Amino acid sequence: MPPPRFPTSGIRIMTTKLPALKEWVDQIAELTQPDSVHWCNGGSAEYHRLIAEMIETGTLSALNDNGYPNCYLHLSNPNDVARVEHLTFVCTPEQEDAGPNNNWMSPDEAHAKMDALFDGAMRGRTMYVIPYCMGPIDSPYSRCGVEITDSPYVVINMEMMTRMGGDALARIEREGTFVKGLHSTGDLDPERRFIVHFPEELSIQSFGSGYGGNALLGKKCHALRIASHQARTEGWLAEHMLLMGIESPDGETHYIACAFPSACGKTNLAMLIPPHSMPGWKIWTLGDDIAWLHLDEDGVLRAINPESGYFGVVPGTNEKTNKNAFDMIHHNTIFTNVARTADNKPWWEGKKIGEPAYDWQGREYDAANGPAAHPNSRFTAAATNNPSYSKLADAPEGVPISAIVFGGRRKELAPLVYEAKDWQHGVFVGASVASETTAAMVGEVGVVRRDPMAMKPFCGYNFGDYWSHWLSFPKRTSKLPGIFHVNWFRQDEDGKFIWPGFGENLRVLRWIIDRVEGRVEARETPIGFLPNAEDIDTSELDIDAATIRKLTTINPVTWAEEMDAIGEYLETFGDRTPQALLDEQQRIKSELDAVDWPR
Ligand code: OXD
Ligand code: MN
Repeated sequence: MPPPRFPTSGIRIMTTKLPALKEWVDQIAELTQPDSVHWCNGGSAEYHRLIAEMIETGTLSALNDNGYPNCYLHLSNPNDVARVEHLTFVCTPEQEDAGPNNNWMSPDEAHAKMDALFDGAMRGRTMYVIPYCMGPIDSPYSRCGVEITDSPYVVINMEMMTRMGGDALARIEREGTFVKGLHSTGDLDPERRFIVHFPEELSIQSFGSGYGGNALLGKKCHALRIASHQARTEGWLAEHMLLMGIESPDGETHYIACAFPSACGKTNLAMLIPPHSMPGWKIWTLGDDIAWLHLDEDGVLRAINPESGYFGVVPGTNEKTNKNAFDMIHHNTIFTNVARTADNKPWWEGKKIGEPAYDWQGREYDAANGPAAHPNSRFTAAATNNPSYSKLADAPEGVPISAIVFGGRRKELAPLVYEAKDWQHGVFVGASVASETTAAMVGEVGVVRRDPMAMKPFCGYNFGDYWSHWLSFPKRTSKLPGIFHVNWFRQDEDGKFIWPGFGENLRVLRWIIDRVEGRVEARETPIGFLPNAEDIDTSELDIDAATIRKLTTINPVTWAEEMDAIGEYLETFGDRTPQALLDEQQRIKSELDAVDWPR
């Protein structure tokens, strides 16, 4: 059975009528010297042929058809299991334009380095040319690209994650412009691994890694780093946000866009199953990772999801935490770096069914070797696999946004939810997001770092300019959505989470919607509007009044310290930091220092 697919015209493409594309492909073939060149048409025959070839070469293995039809497992090189932020560069002519938030290399140096790496790199391999469209194929908000890669694993993932093939190529030929992405797995030597971006040239080059965020170039490299640069020049926003619709029992649907750092539960929230105590509520998923936001002619902020699939974190997914995701990954799914049971089913920590026989490195499972599945093991599934998939994910005009929600993983400090006072304050809230690091990137896990708008690894230009761009929106419309901040991850002294999270988070989203609709009061504090404890519905929850109070109040002393830390952080962007954010910081700090604010 072929995987569910987006319609394509089904034409078999051998080449292109667009001279700029043909010349570029020829030039790359000349440089990389592949044995053959394959133009991908995105058809299901192509998908299945590549799967069969990869099974043959051992790059993939088929999982148990009984329970996991059309599911496959890929095990990466153990040195290549996460994004490599320290090897990711933004190459603008002036270093200042990349900003302190990016590693920088001059375009000339980067081109010389990458040309040397790509020289002859595809000898003995097939070079795949993947035309793709980020966003609904007929949306004015979508943008196209072409990825050249020598990895068939990348091709089958791009097939799920983007609208790729004939229709994308037709659009590229019509528009004449496209983002150029060049990728080779090289020899997977971490010393020869670089992911470089040339925003002015609308191009990306990635060498030496096969891992999702480093290799599926439509995702982080195009839809965030390059697109954020395009968005700034064209007046829109490319953000690391999930996109979901929340339908109340009376049929009213609100769409929200939420920015949380990697592996902080965006996929789970986007696919949430309403709790038992909220009958009649429905969730519609539009996207789990990236949103592109535009003002329409009426000044309404609308969003599309540029992707068409999910590349989600597997560990922790079970029937209780996320039944939609759990069901979704029981068919037509590519697993990367999970463990396997003796009967060849995928297994991961937190699955709650079965036990591992082989770990993510293919070794016989031994607890002494650590987790059976890699903590950053992933599933790739088409969005249409999702039981809560919203048909509006394909709507060319996108959906109107009622609220933007920022969040992070903070065991202390940040309350369950609060609302910014206005857009400017909301941009400050987004700019000061901090979160504990996760396994999604190489490096130490659990360290608090500033991750403005959850874009630290993904903003393709200087954060100072990015904040100014965000701050410019009220000049263009008076219809901007409310801005909120949430924290599902507060812990008690014993390290136990004090908020149940997962489906129960809908209780908090309901408060957010009630605020947007002006249906509920809140307490004004220097950091924003906090809920009255009784306005967070806790029916059927095992949570006491003291805990809810703790989740809905702030400690002015630790918040004053936080404001100092935010002030220091903002100053690291020098004169690119917008004065409006410094003003917000000062206002909040002095209000916190004043004795008589309401607690
Ligand atoms: C992702 C990430 O894979 O943010 O989405 O790392
Ligand atoms: Mn992400």
